[in-house]
Amino acid sequence: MSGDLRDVGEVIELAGALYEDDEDAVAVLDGYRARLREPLRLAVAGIVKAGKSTLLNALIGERIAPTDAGECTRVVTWYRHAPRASVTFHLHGGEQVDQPVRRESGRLVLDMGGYRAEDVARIEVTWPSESLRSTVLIDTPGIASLTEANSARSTDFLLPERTPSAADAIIYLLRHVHAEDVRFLEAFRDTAAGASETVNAVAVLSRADEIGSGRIDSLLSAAKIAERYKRDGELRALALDVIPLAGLLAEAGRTLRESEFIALRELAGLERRARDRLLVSADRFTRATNDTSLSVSVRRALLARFGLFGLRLGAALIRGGARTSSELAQRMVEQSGLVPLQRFVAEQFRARAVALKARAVLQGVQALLDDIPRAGTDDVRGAIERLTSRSHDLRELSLLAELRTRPPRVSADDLALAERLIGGAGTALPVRLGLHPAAGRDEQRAVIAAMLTHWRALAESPLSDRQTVGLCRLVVRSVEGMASEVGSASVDGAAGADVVLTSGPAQGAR
Ligand SMILES: Nc1nc2c(ncn2[C@@H]2O[C@H](COP(=O)(O)OP(=O)(O)O)[C@@H](O)[C@H]2O)c(=O)[nH]1
Ligand SMILES: [Mg+2]
Repeated sequence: MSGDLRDVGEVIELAGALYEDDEDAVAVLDGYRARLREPLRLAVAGIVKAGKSTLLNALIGERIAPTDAGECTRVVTWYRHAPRASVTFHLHGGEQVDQPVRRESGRLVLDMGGYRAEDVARIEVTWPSESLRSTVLIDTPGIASLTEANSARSTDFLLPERTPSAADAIIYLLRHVHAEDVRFLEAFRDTAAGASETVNAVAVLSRADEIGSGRIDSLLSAAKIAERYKRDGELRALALDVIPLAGLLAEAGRTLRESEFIALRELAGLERRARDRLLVSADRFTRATNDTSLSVSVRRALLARFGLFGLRLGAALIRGGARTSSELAQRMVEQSGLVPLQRFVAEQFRARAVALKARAVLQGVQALLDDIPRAGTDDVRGAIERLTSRSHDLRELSLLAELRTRPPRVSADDLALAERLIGGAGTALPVRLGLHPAAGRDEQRAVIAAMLTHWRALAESPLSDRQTVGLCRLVVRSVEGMASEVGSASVDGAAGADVVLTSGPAQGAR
């Protein structure tokens, strides 16, 4: 039977046949089946107040994740798409309790309904938001250390000891790089006993507006710092990219209300000295004053929504020509850094969703086989091994991690080139080839031919060590894949031999 194994779904069925009398194992395998069908599971992690819930709202485009401290921010919360809004508590021990959906001025109010965070294993929220169709978003309690109670709730979830992480990928928010952040990211990379070796994390330099104490050029400073972390810090081996983000601005932009636009327009219309006086500090902005007709309570609410930076920027954008709330909203989002982050998620995580899920599920099945040995487990193990070694997507993922952590001895240029060709900067063909998206087929074919020549020669060079040869072979295989995509003549027929992991999420995940 093992000869017929074609994909991950079949591995699950094989394991299912072994364990049909074991209720727990059946439940675990059902979970894996569901995981393969679902869109990408993307978790947002980081220390308390890093801006996780705010970013989640910005990604969803609605204010549904509670921000700041409340009890429910201490529970891992899943947000999924469904035509109707619902809130369900999953208690430890398996019981599920539906909670009423309460909305207050456009936001979801999550309250614990008498439960303590300790009682609730996770909260599931469904919401009719378009953004959730392609991604399941997961908000996690802040990580302070890998042992403390709230942290433990996050780390049990993101870094379980024996099984793969329940998240397919994470966005890790940090304001500075602390030892705790590095430890967490290392642990995430090494989940499932170091078997993963996959870089499926992106770091976000969050609250970027606060970096230059709210000055208008704060985001530029943040971008420079992010670039530095990306180039030479410890983060390089742990995250695929470091992206600066002003999350509060992104959230405000994506959820801007007409009344807020009108208030900002009033600020923008003030005589310059009055405006400068008001916006000099948070304290001055919320003091009693004759400089504006906006009441103190309105100004407090504005400050909480936009931050001082957002208020200054909002006024500047209106003065610079944003005439309607939607124009202002759009410009705020553009300035916030949200778009590059969304693009990253789409190109690096969603485009690899099938491979990321396959990897996690195969590791999970493997852990099950190790935990509950039965006659016949060797067949399943063999099937997993074959699938892993034949799946080019999975090999690209591990190679990407290897290039970051244990780079082979090739020139820095070749290293960067290899990384791009195997999809390290995005999986779209022009990105891999380093070409403009509008480049024509001929141009693509020319680069493909040059790459094949270069990497085949390097593979055959007597100076290349084994690791380098392995790298070259995989890169050549990736380029051959591109060649067959654009219909180049120079493929040696090796393409086609690989398994394509298509049994995964049918809709949404791509
Ligand atoms: N200035 C500023 N404040 C932010 C930003 N993101 C979040 N905050 C504020 O920081 C506090 C904590 O944010 P929250 O999203 O709850 O952080 P979490 O604990 O990581 O989920 C809230 O008061 C947010 O309004 C940001 O980009 N800039
Ligand atoms: Mg939070």
